[in-house]
Amino acid sequence: MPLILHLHPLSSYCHKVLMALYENGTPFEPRMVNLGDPDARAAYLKLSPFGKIPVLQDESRDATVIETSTILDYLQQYYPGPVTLIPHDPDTAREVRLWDRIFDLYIHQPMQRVVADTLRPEGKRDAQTVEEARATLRTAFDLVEKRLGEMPHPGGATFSIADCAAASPLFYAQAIEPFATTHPRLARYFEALLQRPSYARVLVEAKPFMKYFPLADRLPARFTA
Ligand SMILES: N[C@@H](CCC(=O)N[C@@H](CS)C(=O)NCC(=O)O)C(=O)O
Repeated sequence: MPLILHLHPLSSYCHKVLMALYENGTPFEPRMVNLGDPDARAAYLKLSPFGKIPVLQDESRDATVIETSTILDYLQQYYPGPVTLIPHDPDTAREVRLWDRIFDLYIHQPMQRVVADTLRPEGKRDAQTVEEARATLRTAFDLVEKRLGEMPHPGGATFSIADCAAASPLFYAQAIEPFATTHPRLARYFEALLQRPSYARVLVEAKPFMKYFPLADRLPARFTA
């Protein structure tokens, strides 16, 4: 199998790529990375200079692709399937890429910042960073809520990389800044993402590991128990 995805089943950025692969039925070999093991980490840093997961390796083209948005771009170019992840029309493509960025930078990253803070020892936590991250989440939720009043997907009319970018950070953000009652369109959109077979599969595969998510007790039990 030419495609290898280096991943961890709990990793929200890995979920973004898995969702795209499952949407298009793209065959690949998942390879679990253990960044906590010093030897495995040292080997992995040769593939991924910042030590981030996921990484896509394409043996048939001798290519190593880092950064999820670039990985999805790569999949669209070399492994297209029934779902067009990035529209061919340049203006529509730019919109989709913008919303991919919004989900990564203003929902995914602040969500990660809050989770990372919970892993710090007492005395090393940073309440101000956490409050700023939560405020960014609320601003982003407002923006997506407004956008969803104008179109069915934040990226535009149809499913795209923006939806792949949205699902997992929204999933984990439920444990940090719940939006079910404050942002009804966002909540309905998130429910629709949960219903997609691609994302449902991601969550089924992640379930045995969910107990290791530090805020697992704040997630709906059907995804964790
Ligand atoms: N901008 C990167 C972010 C990837 C990322 O943050 N991955 C997390 C897992 S969800 C990670 O590797 N964390 C380990 C670390 O930072 O040491 C991308 O889009 O690929």
